[in-house]
Amino acid sequence: MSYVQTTLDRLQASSPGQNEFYQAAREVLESIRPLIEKDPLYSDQNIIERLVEPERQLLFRVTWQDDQNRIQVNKGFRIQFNSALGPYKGGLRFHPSVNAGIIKFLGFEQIFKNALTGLPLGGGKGGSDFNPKGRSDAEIMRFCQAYMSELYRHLGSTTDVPAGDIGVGAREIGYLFGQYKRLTASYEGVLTGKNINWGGSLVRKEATGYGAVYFAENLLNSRNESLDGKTCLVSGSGNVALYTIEKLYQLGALPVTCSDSRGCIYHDRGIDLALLKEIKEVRRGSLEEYIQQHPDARYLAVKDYPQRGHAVWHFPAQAAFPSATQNELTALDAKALIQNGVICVCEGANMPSTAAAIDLFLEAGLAYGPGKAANAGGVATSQLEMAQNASMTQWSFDEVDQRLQKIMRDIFTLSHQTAAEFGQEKNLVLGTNIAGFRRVANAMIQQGAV
Ligand code: NDP
Ligand code: 2IT
Repeated sequence: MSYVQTTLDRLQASSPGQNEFYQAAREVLESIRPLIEKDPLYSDQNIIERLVEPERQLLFRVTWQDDQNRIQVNKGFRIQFNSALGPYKGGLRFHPSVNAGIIKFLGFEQIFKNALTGLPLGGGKGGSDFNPKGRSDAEIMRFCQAYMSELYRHLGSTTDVPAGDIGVGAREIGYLFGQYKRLTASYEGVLTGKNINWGGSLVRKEATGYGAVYFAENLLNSRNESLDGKTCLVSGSGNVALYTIEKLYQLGALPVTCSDSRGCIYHDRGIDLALLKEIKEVRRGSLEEYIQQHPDARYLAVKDYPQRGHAVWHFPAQAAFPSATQNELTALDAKALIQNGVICVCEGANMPSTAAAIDLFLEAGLAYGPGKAANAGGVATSQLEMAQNASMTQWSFDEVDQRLQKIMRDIFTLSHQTAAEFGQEKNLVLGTNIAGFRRVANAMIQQGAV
């Protein structure tokens, strides 16, 4: 039996029911096989067994009071997965689907993503099964305060630095930061994604979406193509989707879709970004509101999606940017994308494509940018925020944006060169996983058995 299967069997026995984590682990373990076979150092040092085991996992009760004065209870998570390259770094997700396996898959992905940036960042992730939908601002604040009342003792600007993810944006980061400061009497860069008036970095809000588009442009340029004039499919309508759409317009592309958990919009004239921001960032509403102002757009509810598929991937286009959530792009969707003429898929979300969908992309020779590389602009800009906080400076929008562009270019080049080194130039799954793994594994070996 191969070491991949042996490792997965062992994980399934010791951590049952964590399917997303096995999926993420299988992809990395299979990708790095050529390196493991070539260089015995990694097996000799038992690096794989060490890497799949988190350094620390925190699971705690979050007790808070709702607007009716009822006591509510949620689960709180923080996984401190790997600190070989720097303080634990990764977002917090507040969504009812959050469980230990979801946090573990996200934390595992984060290790390699952060390594790819070339910046001093370890891997971590956290969150809660708290559902922010329908909750008042006061409830959100009390929940964030209760969550931080436990987590604060495990954080620090050189220990563990959370940020946003699904359900956690600038508002939540503000409440979390306020409570951290109250409990510790310390004003430090312990969270990123802060408001720019009190320690945040310009471009952090835009960084994941902008970064995914910069990555796609680099990838397409390497194939003598560009985004200019391309029709693009985008899923999601949160932070990553909005700023993907914004940058696509800036580079001359035409984004024609977006989605949320209830349905999707297809607007062949191009998504009205100002309206979408108003609905999602200001009103926190549903996409159904979009067609009230644009009757020429189409709205499809989730109940009308194809079985085992997502309608957003079934419209004609040349590029696709999954920017909502894990496993939102299935084999059925991948077939539709390829048939409809898509030549580029770049992942703003974490693990949005199923393993079968990825196989189809690679077989078809698509320009495929895996999430670990394509969405690393968010965490990379978080590190730029940490650097500004540590030096008590603030850089201009242009300065941060230039750095982000260079980081995305460097991630593409490293992934591309690593894939070529192993004789599979077009396979960025292999390139990103080997490049990320090598950087973390080498640091672990140099730091000894800790
Ligand atoms: P937001 O909460 O801002 O937006 C999430 C979007 O995805 C919303 O439109 C939401 O719809 C939709 N969505 C969430 N869960 C589901 C689901 N189960 N089914 C269908 N739609 C869903 O989150 P972000 O934009 O920050 O995150 C999007 C993705 O990008 C995630 O995979 C995240 O891990 C990843 N990511 C985020 C980074 C960041 O900096 N924020 C950095 C790197 C990756 P609705 O509002 O109806 O729930
Ligand atoms: O998945 C991710 O990279 C994020 N949610 C952002 C992490 C961060 O620390 O900025």
